[in-house]
Amino acid sequence: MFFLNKKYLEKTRMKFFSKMQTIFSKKQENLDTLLDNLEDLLLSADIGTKTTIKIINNLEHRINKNNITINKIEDLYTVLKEEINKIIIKKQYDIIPIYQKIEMSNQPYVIMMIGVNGVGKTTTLGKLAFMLKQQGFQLMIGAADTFRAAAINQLEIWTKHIGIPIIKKITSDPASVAYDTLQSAISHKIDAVLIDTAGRLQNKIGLMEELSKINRVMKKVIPNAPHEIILILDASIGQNTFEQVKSFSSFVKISSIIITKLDGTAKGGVLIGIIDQFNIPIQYIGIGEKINDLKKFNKKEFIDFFFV
Ligand SMILES: Nc1nc2c(ncn2[C@@H]2O[C@H](COP(=O)(O)OP(=O)(O)OP(=O)(O)O)[C@@H](O)[C@H]2O)c(=O)[nH]1
Ligand SMILES: [Mg+2]
Repeated sequence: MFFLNKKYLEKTRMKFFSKMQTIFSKKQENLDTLLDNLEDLLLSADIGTKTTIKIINNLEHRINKNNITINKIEDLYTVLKEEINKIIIKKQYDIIPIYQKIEMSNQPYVIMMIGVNGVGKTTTLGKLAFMLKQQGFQLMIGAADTFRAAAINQLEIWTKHIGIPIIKKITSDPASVAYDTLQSAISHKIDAVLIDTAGRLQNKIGLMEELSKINRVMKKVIPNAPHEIILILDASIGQNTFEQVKSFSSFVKISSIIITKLDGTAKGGVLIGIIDQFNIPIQYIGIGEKINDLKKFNKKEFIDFFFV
């Protein structure tokens, strides 16, 4: 199983596990104390209050129903795994992989990356472009984070490395870059376009309005573009990511989520909360800064990794 071989989620797992082992191995006075400790553990793993309460309530229900006693706490461990599994299996529906959608599209398939500053939009765009290029697609990148020259440079380094054309200009109108990119993509018969966006503007409303504008302007070239809006979330931020999903959702329709920086954080439990609270599939996870540090999110592997 690749989660176990590659040790990138080890930090999240270790923190969760060592505490879990303490809870389940130490002699607990009664089930109530055990549930209290478990609740603290789930909260500290950044699963989120709502989802934690739901899990604990379901556990209580099953303790009563199945007559689980403090002497059989290993049964409770199995039940806990089942309850978290239920959340993930129920909510995380399967999605068509991007490469299939590109193949099915008879015009350039447009993907837009969004998220607050520093979460990993540009890096993830580079990783995704690398992956798609390896699958044989003709790609084009639109540098619609136009406010900082450094942002364009960063993207250029990636695109040069991968060998993909980039449309860029320093302007206060990022939507115009997106427009130019789509026009160029049509004339060059490009398979897929990746649009990078800014994460920081003067304020949150400014950022959201800019994204809505980019969205609208692209439709003038390709009416149903962007075909895919990917929200990038930084796992190390923990539960604040919930607010980010809510804010962006109120302005654009998010197609899927990529969670980055899972390699260096103990807050990986946030993934469970996001799956439970929003009906948006997690498509990939970012597990490092290198070009192939992007992995497809696999719900079964994730659960098996947390609960050996
Ligand atoms: N460890 C780790 N670092 C990552 C990952 N993804 C991105 N980073 C790092 O996070 C930092 C910010 O990444 P960017 O891609 O520039 O983030 P951004 O969202 O484009 O940022 P802005 O353009 O400023 O909004 C960089 O140092 C990346 O190398 C990841 O999966 N793991
Ligand atoms: Mg960026």
